[in-house]
Amino acid sequence: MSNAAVYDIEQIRSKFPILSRKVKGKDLVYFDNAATAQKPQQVIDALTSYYTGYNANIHRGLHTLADEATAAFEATRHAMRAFIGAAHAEEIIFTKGTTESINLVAQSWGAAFLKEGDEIIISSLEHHANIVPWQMIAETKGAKLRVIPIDDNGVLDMQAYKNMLNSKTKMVAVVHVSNALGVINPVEEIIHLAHAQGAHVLIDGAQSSVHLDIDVQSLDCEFFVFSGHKVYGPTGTGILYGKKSLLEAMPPYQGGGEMIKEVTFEKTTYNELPFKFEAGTPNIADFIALKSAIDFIKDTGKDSIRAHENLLLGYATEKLRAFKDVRIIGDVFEKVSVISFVVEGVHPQDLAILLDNQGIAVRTGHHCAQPLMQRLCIVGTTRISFAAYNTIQEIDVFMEALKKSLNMLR
Ligand code: 7TS
Repeated sequence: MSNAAVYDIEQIRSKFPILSRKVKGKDLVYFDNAATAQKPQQVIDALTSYYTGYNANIHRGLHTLADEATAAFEATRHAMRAFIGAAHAEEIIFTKGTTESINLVAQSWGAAFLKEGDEIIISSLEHHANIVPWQMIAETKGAKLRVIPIDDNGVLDMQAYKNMLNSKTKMVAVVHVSNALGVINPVEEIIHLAHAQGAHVLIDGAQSSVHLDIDVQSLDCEFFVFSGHKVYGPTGTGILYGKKSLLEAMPPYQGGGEMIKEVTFEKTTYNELPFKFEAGTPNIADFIALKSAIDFIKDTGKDSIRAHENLLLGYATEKLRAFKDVRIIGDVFEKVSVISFVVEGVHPQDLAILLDNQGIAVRTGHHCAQPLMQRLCIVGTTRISFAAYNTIQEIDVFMEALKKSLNMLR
């Protein structure tokens, strides 16, 4: 709360070296934060100091460098535990990203607990990463995938969800915040209803973990997954939170070094959590640096960042509404700082190219949510998404560039 009073945007921006670069001769305006966030200097420094100071493989060496690397790597696990309010550090499994976390659960949990005729529920808002792994395991096991419908604004039809739940429902896997639209789903209610039917719940927090306070114990979901690169950390880092008892009951996802207790040619026994799910040498440097990203969020204050982003969201939404032919998709109250829009008669890709010529990075297309685009009867959208370091001035630059681009395209 101490950070809430002053939000020193210039000081925050100065921590991100990339923000001072030019693109096509113009100051960079980076509005593609939902794809990946930029990295503060402290994250870049943590990578460098690992490689220059204590590069070593972890958990197995009996030497100083190995001890230092292991301590720094495990410090990130503890920071992550606190970041999402998990009860135990061993409930934090390190993966490559959200995608690998979901595949791990679908394959491992699915192998152990799914049987023919069981049902898995997802929603119409899902990223492909929370569709395809479930389709794959459903096919293997003879289970059925069911999809919660939405209205034209991307709001879940909760009555349809209630009607869908039954004693065959074994897993409900839904996105917390839609990457394509920014809409926040009522996950507390979704989890509560699933549990009343005895189903497990996986929350895809790829877009929520950077914007919203996450407390997996009060959410009470079985699994919560997200990517380090969207919370100002390095790529190639992902988190799988799982309830301890469930993770213990699940078989390993991959075999190899690190995940074993003892190996003979006849039989292998597996290591304890979290190592059972972390076969092979992990992405040591990037996980060490991920802690610096969490420190950045903590020091800036998640509440302060959210308040700043909401200001940007409100300002940009209002400005966009003033454009006659622009239609915001997912223009609802419960959303994060992501705005997706379509412009009558303009292809999103043409618009993105013209914006890039003016130094502005936006995302266009289906945002890895093709079924959602089909449901909304659109080919794709133009998406702008804001982070801690974006400014009102950047939005003004964007609006001018948008006006100019649309004049050229029509
Ligand atoms: N789930 C959601 C909701 C996402 O937004 C993304 C990435 C993923 C899963 C997959 O995460 P990954 O880190 O494993 O790739 N979303 C986006 C996006 O919106 N634009 O680029 C990546």
